[in-house]
Amino acid sequence: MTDTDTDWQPTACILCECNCGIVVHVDDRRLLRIRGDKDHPASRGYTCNKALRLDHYQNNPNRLTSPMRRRPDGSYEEIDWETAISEIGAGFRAIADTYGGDKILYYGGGGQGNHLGGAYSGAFLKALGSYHRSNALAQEKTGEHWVDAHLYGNHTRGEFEYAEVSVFVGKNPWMSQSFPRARVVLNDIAKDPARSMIVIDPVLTDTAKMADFHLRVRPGTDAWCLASLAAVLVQENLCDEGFLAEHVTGVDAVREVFAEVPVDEYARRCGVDQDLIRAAARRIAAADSAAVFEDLGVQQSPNSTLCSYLNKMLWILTGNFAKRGGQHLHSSFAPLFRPGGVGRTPVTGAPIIGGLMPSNVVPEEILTDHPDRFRAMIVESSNPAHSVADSDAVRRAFAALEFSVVIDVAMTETARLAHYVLPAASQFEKAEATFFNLEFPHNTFHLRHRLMEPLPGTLPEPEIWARLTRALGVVDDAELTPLRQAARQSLAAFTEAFLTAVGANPGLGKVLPFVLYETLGPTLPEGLSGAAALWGLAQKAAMTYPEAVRRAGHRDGNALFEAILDGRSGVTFTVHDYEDDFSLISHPDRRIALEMPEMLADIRALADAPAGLTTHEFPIVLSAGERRAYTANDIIRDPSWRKRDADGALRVSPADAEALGLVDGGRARITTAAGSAEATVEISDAMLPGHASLPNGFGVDFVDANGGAVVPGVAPNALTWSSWRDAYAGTPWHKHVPARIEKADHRVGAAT
Ligand SMILES: Nc1nc2c(c(=O)[nH]1)N[C@H]1C(S)=C(S)[C@@H](COP(=O)(O)OP(=O)(O)OC[C@H]3O[C@@H](n4cnc5c(=O)[nH]c(N)nc54)[C@H](O)[C@@H]3O)O[C@H]1N2
Ligand SMILES: Nc1nc2c(c(=O)[nH]1)N[C@H]1C(S)=C(S)[C@@H](COP(=O)(O)OP(=O)(O)OC[C@H]3O[C@@H](n4cnc5c(=O)[nH]c(N)nc54)[C@H](O)[C@@H]3O)O[C@H]1N2
Ligand code: SF4
Ligand SMILES: [Mo]
Repeated sequence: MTDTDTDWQPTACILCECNCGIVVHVDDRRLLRIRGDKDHPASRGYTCNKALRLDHYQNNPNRLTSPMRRRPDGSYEEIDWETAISEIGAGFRAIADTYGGDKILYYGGGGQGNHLGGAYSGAFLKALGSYHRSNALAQEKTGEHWVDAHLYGNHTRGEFEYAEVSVFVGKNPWMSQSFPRARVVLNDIAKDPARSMIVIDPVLTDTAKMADFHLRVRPGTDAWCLASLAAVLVQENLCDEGFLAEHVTGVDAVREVFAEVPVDEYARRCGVDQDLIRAAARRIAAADSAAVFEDLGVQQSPNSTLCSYLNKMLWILTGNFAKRGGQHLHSSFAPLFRPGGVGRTPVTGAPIIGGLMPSNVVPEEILTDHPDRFRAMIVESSNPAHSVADSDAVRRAFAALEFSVVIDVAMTETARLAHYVLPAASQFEKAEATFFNLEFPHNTFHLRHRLMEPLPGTLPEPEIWARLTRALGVVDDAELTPLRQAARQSLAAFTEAFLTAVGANPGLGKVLPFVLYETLGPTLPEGLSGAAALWGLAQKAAMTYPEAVRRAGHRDGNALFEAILDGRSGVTFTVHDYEDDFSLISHPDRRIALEMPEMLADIRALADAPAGLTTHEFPIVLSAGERRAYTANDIIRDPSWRKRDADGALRVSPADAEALGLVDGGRARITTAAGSAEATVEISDAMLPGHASLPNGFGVDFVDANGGAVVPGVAPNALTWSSWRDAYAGTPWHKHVPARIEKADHRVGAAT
């Protein structure tokens, strides 16, 4: 077969937050051949093994092709879109009228590859008076966000491509990627004797194998390890005093606390050799540049928010900010967190951070007779019945709701609990984009054009939300006429008309994405009407970072919007100078505010804090949800996408296997306080005794073309419990589940 360039269409991989650019050869709706897109400004042709398997997402026999309504007996019937939209609009309207719109909870809004649809949800929700929301970020990143907000006001990212020292804390980028061209960058670091890698992880991961310093902590003891590292910096006078004096406030209080940390004792508590800790700290201090990545190993373990605070000491105390290869604040195209969104949840009083309530408290906010409990829920592009702790509680919570709707491409575990299910067009059948735009000094945004028409019966989310908003009848169509006319003339005319219209009618501002979709949307090129909301975001980016947007080659917001529409492989939307890092600090003095009294008190309290959560009954720490070569959250349901580890093996250490009588390839029963499950055993030298690991993304069901149903592997959240969570952010301890493991007598396939 010969092919020309026009046979290859640019889009992106949707399986992790990198969203690597790919080009795809489409044949009869199949993603027949896939390769990295060299023109993508961030990934530059890179992909990992997973991108090549994306057809298993696109051509999934479990795709939904019609709106569904639940019958009283629990089965579903297909209904037409008109019926679905009018009944759903009326259903939520009734909830809002009876209990108040704030009793409607929105969960999700986008997975790893799709945030454009969720951008339109706000208009419908605001029109109903609904503002409570949660999503997967509240299962991982809210603790870090809370710390970031205090320290400098925004998210930071390490520049690993150039860092002399790269530090990975509870992060396995060889498998989980998460920053551009991860494996290329890791290989470069490993090859270069002048650069070093420090990995803090109880598991000898593929990343740890490449590390110069592997700080193999006992699970759940990172706080002691990180406190020791920072203490060495302070106690051995390794801090960058010039940087601290000029750019950081509150240093003395912090220094005082770390001066008291007994490094030898804390090293013992975390199980890492004191000399190794000291050597690692000295290596960071001696480097021209250092960058740090924290991820789920600490974000989903005890002391997670404290660990977020502590690991930031490594680059702040050493002044690794605003320079090449350091840690950076960065521009954002659309905020992932609601600015200033702090508060408490209505029933349990759990923390709301960045506008998100902890996923873990959602069941408790429903399963109560408290008058402020949630009565209805909308789930978009998320599968909380599988991905949130204690699946059984999530199921009971859904059963208690008076009204619920799921918008998804597949009939998921969560969809099967909803009153209505709406079928979305896949991410290759509509305009899509993600807001994981996290790089510095060059930050990129990629609007993906559709590769094919939506599957019959499905609709893109922007159209779904527009229909739902129309059903509420909150916008008088006549008000949109001037905007429609202006949009047909030019973007400049539209800009002017828009400012006039919103100025005259603030009500329109409340449903902005809807207004853009209805007015600008129809004038955009074929298949791109869903990109209309990006116009507003482009204006905002150009206003927030005028210089950096101009340096990236965009005169103003309209020019940026046009570049986004035209740039099939993504565009660079901001180019910053390293010095600009300081101007991206949100505090008025543009300094890092290092002192956080709660965190300092917690560091002091480490001296007497209990070591772990395991008990005589549950002696093993189970990490429930490890990223492996063939896991991708719940995005691909068809198990045949995996080339190996088809059962999602339970990894255990040789010592535990021997003590428990487990054999490689045999079966084990895992029991926790929350539940019990059976898994295939893999005995692995990578595991420490007392630590076991199960992969994420398993235990979703799949019905094959012949109607046979399979559920490969263990659903990790059958074993987790919602009250195991962080004190500050309510984030779950998925990586630290006390468990009992026993040999199961029978082999694979036998009845349990
Ligand atoms: N292949 C693949 N890649 C993915 C994903 C996927 O599903 N599959 N998902 C994406 C998503 S949503 C995310 S959030 C990221 C997550 O990316 P990572 O956070 O890198 O993924 P995990 O494997 O969940 O956890 C990271 C590490 O934490 C370690 N760990 C366990 N307990 C502890 C502990 O007590 N202390 C420390 N220091 N480490 C511990 C584990 O051994 C593991 O190596 O990956 C993204 N990339
Ligand atoms: N025990 C345990 N639990 C965990 C984790 C863990 O490590 N351990 N990790 C947590 C983390 S970090 C994350 S990020 C979450 C992820 O968990 P979720 O938030 O549930 O996200 P996904 O698994 O990505 O689910 C995405 C859903 O979107 C659907 N989808 C795909 N494309 C589209 C589309 O175009 N439109 C719509 N409407 N739907 C679409 C898919 O079918 C799928 O149902 O899981 C968390 N849960
Ligand atoms: S690194 Fe992430 S986005 Fe890139 S190809 Fe792999 S899974 Fe896809
Ligand atoms: Mo995640």
